[in-house]
Amino acid sequence: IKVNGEFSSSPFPRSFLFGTASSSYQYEGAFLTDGKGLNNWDNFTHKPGNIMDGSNGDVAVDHYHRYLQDLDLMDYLGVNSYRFSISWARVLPKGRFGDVNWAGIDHYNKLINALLLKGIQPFVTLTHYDIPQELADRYGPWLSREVQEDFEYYADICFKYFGDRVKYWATFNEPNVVVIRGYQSGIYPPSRCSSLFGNCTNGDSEKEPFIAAHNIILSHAAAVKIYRTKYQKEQEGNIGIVMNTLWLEPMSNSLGDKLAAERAQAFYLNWFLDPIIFGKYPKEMYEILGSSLPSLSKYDLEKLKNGLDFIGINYYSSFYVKDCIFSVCEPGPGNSKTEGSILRTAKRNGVLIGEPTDVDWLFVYPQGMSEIVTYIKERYNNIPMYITENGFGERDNPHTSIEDLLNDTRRVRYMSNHLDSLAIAVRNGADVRGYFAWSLLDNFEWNDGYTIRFGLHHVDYATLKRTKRLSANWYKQYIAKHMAGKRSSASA
Ligand code: GBH
Repeated sequence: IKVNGEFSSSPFPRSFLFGTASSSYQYEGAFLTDGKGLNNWDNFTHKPGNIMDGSNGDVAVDHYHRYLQDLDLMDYLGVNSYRFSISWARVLPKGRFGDVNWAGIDHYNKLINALLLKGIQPFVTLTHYDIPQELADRYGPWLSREVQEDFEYYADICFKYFGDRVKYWATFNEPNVVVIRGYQSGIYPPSRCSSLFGNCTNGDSEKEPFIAAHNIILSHAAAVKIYRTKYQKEQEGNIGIVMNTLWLEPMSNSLGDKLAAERAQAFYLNWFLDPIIFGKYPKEMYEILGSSLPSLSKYDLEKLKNGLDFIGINYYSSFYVKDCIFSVCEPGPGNSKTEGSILRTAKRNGVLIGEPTDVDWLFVYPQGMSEIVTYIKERYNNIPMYITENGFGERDNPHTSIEDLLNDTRRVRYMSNHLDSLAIAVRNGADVRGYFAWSLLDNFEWNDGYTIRFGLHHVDYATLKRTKRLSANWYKQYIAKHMAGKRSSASA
């Protein structure tokens, strides 16, 4: 392919975004600085027993204060985009039941302006698992329909103050994970589940995930509606949603296992995307859940007509799926009647789907990248897609020498193989417009605290010093080779 008079073998289009991804709770720290309110993750991590190493995001990697230094790291990589999230409680400490925190608005303005000066496009998520505690207390926090108005109010403020410069908006990060982990297994806030699924008895794992999902879907729709009607014409940006994806490979060629894999995908991914894109839940969900699936009113459907402009795909790992209608499978998470009698497992005939890693759910299966992209392309009519996260985690080992910590050859191999796989899907016509590595830095890895590291840069948590890993240099070279269009800086 000839680009700018030079020969390029890159399969990615000229305007392709290469970046790194982050989120406010995992990065910012500054949990009470400049008027930020408490959110559900502050509250959750401050309760003993919830986080493996007893840690929290009070300081995290102090990105709130060190963002300029972190932008220099991005500059060195040569990325043309940065995916980050806004902390809802930093902008609205009490949601719509209190004032705007202007210091919070100021902070994101400075971050956005600094990015644009370097020619790095902000790709902004409105909520990456976090919600002001005030709203969590009032609504549980996604169990009440009223939360839609809160999200709409918050989104409106973000579009109003940042939308002149932000051209990529994602409403939610991984709402499927929010509801599965928050209301089915109970390992994320608000820690609700029934005993068959998790370690608690305070919730209803068979009903609440679907109620919470319903309210999130409608909250997304409310934000998109505001964007379409008040801002998009003038601001000319795009709005979408980011989903956690798993490639779900049928355990065998039997029709039963193929249908089981389809059911599992319906209950994981299509659960959210179908209502947003087609205005109805997947047929498998109606068949299995019947009337316990919340229904969409005429008013809801009207809102949902606003759809989305792109799908954000977080892809890390894959599983096999086996049909359990005719065979016996133990009940439990990833294997339940409510999910349509499926067994989701990493093993087939005793062999893992991919190399295991230090992260219990992460098996290296690069082929799953092109599989999931192609699946989404076909189901949703090749709507624009972004790989909003992909990355490799390693367990912190204090006995490893710093040289070995930085020599992350497994991460390099992981990224390289996943990008190759993505290229195959793109060559076959998938409209993928960007790739974001998770993550620029080691950071707060939710239930695993600081014990799992996903960074292209190592962070020494005693000093918060950032050090380049091999993968940072590898990604820099990869970008230089594959980025067809040069970064355009605001000053150029
Ligand atoms: C993403 O979450 C997050 O967006 C990001 O914040 C995080 O740091 C990153 O990945 C690395 O973990 O057995 O049903 O739970 C990923 C969270 C947890 C979602 C494992 C998929 C596996 C399927 N993932 N989960 S399940």
